[in-house]
Amino acid sequence: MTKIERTFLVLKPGGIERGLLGEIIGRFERRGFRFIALKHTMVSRELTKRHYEEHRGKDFFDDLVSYTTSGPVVLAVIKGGDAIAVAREMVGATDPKLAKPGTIRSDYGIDMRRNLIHASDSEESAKREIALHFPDINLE
Ligand code: FUP
Repeated sequence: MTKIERTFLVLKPGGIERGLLGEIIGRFERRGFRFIALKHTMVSRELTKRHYEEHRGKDFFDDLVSYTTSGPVVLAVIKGGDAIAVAREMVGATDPKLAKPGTIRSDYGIDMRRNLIHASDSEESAKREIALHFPDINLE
């Protein structure tokens, strides 16, 4: 059974600098998802560290935080059928060299450190991340 869900996306600085915002947003719209929140903003190092809490202490953590805060990002909440799993599938594997053709990470990237997009990996992460970045959205 399809479940109508919300998930959280971050379109990262590298993709925005390269002018890929429309391409990436368009893929989600054409797939049938609705953007119910959208914010073009800089995210502080502190908030980025909380967002990537699970990676604190790993060797790539500082680079990940520096990259994510190196320029504006677009934060989004999308809504639609099985949004969490479908968005992850559209985004593709973490390492773009291993991501399947047709996924965003494969089609537009090669460097894992300059990843283009984040999508929540579970219902729990989606709830936590939406609350972190869009505290005014009512999740009930
Ligand atoms: P994903 O859920 O696919 O975004 O992957 P992770 O949460 O594991 O990783 C978050 C980001 O950290 C990735 F987009 C890229 C970066 N990363 C690295 O730079 N090196 C690694 O070994 C793993 C992740």
